[in-house]
Amino acid sequence: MMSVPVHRFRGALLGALMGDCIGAMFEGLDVVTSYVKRVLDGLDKDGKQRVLSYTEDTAMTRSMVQSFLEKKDFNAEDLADRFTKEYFSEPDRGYGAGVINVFEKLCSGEFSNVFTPAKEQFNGKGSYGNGAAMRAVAIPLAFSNVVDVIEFAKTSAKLTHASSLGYNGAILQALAVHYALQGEQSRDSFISHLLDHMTEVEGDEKSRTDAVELELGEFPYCKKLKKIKEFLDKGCVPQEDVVEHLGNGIAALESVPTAIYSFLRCMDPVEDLPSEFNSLQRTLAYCFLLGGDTDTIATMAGAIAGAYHGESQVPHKWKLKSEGYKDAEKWAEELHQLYLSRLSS
Ligand code: F2R
Ligand code: MG
Ligand code: MG
Repeated sequence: MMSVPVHRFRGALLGALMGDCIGAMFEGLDVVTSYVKRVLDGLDKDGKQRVLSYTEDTAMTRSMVQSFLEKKDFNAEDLADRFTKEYFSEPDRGYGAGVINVFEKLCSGEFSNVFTPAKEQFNGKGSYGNGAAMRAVAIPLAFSNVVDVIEFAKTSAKLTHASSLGYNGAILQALAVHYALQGEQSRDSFISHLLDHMTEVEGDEKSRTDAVELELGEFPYCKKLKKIKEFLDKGCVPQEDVVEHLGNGIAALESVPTAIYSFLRCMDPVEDLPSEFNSLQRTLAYCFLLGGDTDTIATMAGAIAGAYHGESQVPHKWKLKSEGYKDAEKWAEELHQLYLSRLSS
C-alpha cells in the first residue's frame, strides 16, 4: 500500500468543511449562477464577514474523527454515544427529520444494541437518506485498507441508516475518498475501481431486495456509476440532465453519485464558472449550482476533490470563513499519523 502525503488529508477535511459551511447557504434554493458568484465573491473580499456555521454533516463527521483518534480503532458503541451527545448538545444544526428519533431512542437507555433504533426507522425499512454518506470521509482517513474502509463504512452507517440504499451510499462515498487519496489516475480507472467494488456490495441479498422493493431495479448505484461515465464521455452535459439522471436530493442514491460526478467533471474547466477557479473551487461551486441538497452534495464532493487535489487548492479566504477549520487542520495531521501507523504495522 502506497503512503499518502498529509496535504491530501488536510485537503479532504477542509474540502468537506467548506462544502458544508458554504453549501448550507444554498440548501433547498433554486440557485442561479449570478447568486452563487455574488456569494463566492463576497467570501473573497477582505473584511469582517460573519463566519459560516457548519451543519450536522460536519457535526457528525467531527464525532467520527474524534472517536477514531481517541479509540485508535473502530468502536460502534463509542460512535453511537458521540452522535447522541453531539445531537443533544446542539440539536439545531439541521438534522434530518427522521434521524432525530434514533438519537432519542439511543439516549433513552432502553436499547442494549446500538443498531436497533436505526432498524426501526420508517416502519422497519430503515433510512435511505444521505446522512451516513455525508460523514463517511472520516473512514478512509483513519483506515488505510480498502476491506476495512468498506466494512467500517457499512457498520458506522447502520447506526442511523439501516436501508441498504443508505449504507451502500456511505460505502461508495468512503471508497471515492479512499481512491482519491491515492492521487493521479484517469477518470476511467477511478470509476472502474468504484464499479468493481459496488458490483460486489450491491450483489448481496438485502441490497437486491431493498432496491427492488423501492422500484429502483437491482444494482442502482452501479447503474448511476455507468451514467457518470456516459456523461463524462459526452463532455458538456446540461445541469438539468445531471439533476434529472443523477439527482440533487436528500436520498443517498440521489446525491452520492452526483458528488462523484461533480468532482470528476470539474477536473476540466466549466463554462459557467470563473476561469481563475482551481478544480476544488470549481467542484464546490458546481455543486452549489445544482441546487437541492447543496450542503451535503458539496461536503461529499469537497471531501473527494480535497483528497485528490490536496491542500494547495484550498482557497484561503473560503477556509477562514468556515467554522472549525482549525480543528479540521489539526485532526488531519493526527489522522495522518494514525493512517501511517497502520501502514507500518
Ligand atoms: N435536514 C436537512 N435539510 C432540511 C433543512 C434543514 C434546515 N436547514 C433546518 O435547519 O431546519 N439536511 C440534513 O438532512 C440530510 C441527512 O438526512 P439523514 O441523516 O439521512 O436523515 P433521515 O431523516 O434519516 O433521512 C432524511 C429524509 O429522507 C426521507 N427518507 C429516508 N428514508 C426513508 C424511507 N425509508 N422511507 C421514506 N422516506 C425516507 C425522509 O424524508 C427523511 O426525513 C442532509 O441533507 C443534511 O444536510
Ligand atoms: Mg446539513
Ligand atoms: Mg443537506
